[in-house]
Amino acid sequence: MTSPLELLSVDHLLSEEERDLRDAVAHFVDDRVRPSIADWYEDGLSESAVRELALEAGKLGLLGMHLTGYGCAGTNAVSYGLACMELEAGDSGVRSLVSVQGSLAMFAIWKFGSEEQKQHWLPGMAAGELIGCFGLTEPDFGSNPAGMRTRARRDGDDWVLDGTKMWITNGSVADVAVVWARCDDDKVRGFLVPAGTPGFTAPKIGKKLSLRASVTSELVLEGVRLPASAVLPEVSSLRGPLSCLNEARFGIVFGALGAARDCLAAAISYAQTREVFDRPLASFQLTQAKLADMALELQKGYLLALHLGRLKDAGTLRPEQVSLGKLNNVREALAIARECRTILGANGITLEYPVLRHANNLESVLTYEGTSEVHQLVIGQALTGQSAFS
Ligand code: TGC
Ligand code: FAD
Repeated sequence: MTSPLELLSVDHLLSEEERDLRDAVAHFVDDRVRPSIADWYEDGLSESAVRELALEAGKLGLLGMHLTGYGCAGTNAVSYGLACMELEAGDSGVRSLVSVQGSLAMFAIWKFGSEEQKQHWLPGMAAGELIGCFGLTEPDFGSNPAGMRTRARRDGDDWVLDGTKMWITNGSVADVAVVWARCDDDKVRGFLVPAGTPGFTAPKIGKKLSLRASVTSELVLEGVRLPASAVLPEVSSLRGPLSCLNEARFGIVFGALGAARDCLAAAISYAQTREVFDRPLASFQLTQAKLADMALELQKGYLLALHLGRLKDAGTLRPEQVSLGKLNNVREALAIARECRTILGANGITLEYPVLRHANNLESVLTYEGTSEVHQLVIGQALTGQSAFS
C-alpha cells in the first residue's frame, strides 16, 4: 500500500534537510499533540497548555522559524511550510499558535519594528517564553480591515488607543498584542501593547464549535496610553498588516494539507477494517473512487504548495499566488475532511477519530486569513485589473 502523500513521490522534490525537519515536527506532533488533542478539543485548550506548547515549539525552533536573527531559526520557506503541514496534521489550532506567533506577531515586529523593539521582544518570542497576538479584525470589519474603527490619537509624545478587536488568536494569553489602528492623519499604524497596560483587556471568546484547541479573544482598548516607542516605525498603511498576512497565508497553504492528509489516513485505515455487507469497506468500488479522488487532490495541493514555497524562497512570490494556494488548498482540504467523514459513518462524528475535528477546524481556516471569497476577488483582480473592493 502507498501512503496518500507518496503516490506521486513528491518527497523526492525535498532536500534531505527539509525532510529531516519535517520528520522532527511530525515526531513532536505524535508525542505532544496526538495523545491530548481530543481532550484539548473537548474541554477547550487552557491558557497554561498554550504556554507549554509555545515553550516546546520554541525549543524546536518553530517560532518565527523562517525569520533571521534575534534567536530565530532562519530556515527556508519550504521548511516553514512543511512544519505547518505537520502541525496541522495534529490540529489546526496548534498550527495557528505557530502561525500567529511567527508569521503575524513576530513578523510584524521583525519587518516593521525598530531595532530596540526587535531586541526587546523577538528573542523571548522565538523561545516561546513570550506570546504575541495580532489584532486586525474588528467586530464590524473582517474582510475589509480598511474600515477599522480603532483609533490612535497623539497626546504629547504619547499615543492613546480606543477600539475593539475581535476573533484574536491567543489574545488572552499574549504578553504583547500587535494592534493596528487608524491615526489622526488617517494612516494605519501598528502598536505594541503589552499585556497589563491600563485600559487594555482581552476577554476570551467561548462557545466555539471550531478551533477549540486554540484560544480566541476580543481585545478591548479603552484610553490605552502608550509611549512613542510603542509604534512600529517602518510602516504607515494597510500594507503593514497585509504583508504579515501573506506570511501566515503561505503557512496555511501547506498546513491545510496536513489536516486533509490526517483525515485521509484515518479513512483508509478505517475502511480496511470496517466490514459492510460481509466485506471490507475498502474493497468497494465507490469507496476506492472516493479515496482515489481525495488522494489526487491532496497530491495536486502538495505540488502547488511546494511550487509556491520555491517561489517564496526565490523571492518572487506574489500575493495573488498566495491567494491561489490558500483558496485551493483550504477548499480541497475541507472537502476531503467531509468526504472522509462519510467513510467513517457514525464513528466519524466522534472525537475518537480526527475527521470531524479537522473538518470543523477547517471551517475557521476557510474564513480566517482572508475568506475564500476574498481570495477569489484578489485572483479576479489579478486577472482583470479591476478591483471588486472599491
Ligand atoms: P488595497 O487598497 O488593495 O491595499 C492597501 C495597501 O496594502 C497593500 N497591499 C498589500 N501589501 C502586501 N500584501 C498584500 N497581500 C497586499 N494587499 C494589498 C497595497 O499595495 C496598499 O499599499 P499602499 O502602500 O499603497 O497603501 O486594500 P483594500 O482595502 O482594497 O483591501 C484588499 C483586501 C480585501 C484584499 C484586503 O483587505 C484583505 O486581504 N482582506 C482580508 C482580511 C484578512 O485576511 N484578515 C485576516 C486577519 S488575521 C487572521 O485572520 C489570523 S487567523 C489566525 C491564524 O492564522 O492561525
Ligand atoms: P465578513 O468580512 O463579515 O464576511 C462575511 C461573508 O461575506 C464571508 O463569506 C465573506 O467572504 C463575504 N464577503 C466579504 N466581503 C465580500 C465581497 N466584497 N464580496 C463578496 N463576499 C464578501 N483576525 C485577526 O485579526 N487576528 C487573529 O488572530 C484572528 N484569529 C482568528 C481565529 C479564528 C478562530 C477565527 C474564526 C477568525 C480569526 N480572525 C482573526 C478573524 C478573521 O480574519 C475574520 O473572521 C475574517 O477575516 C473574515 O471576517 P468576518 O468574520 O468579519 O467576515
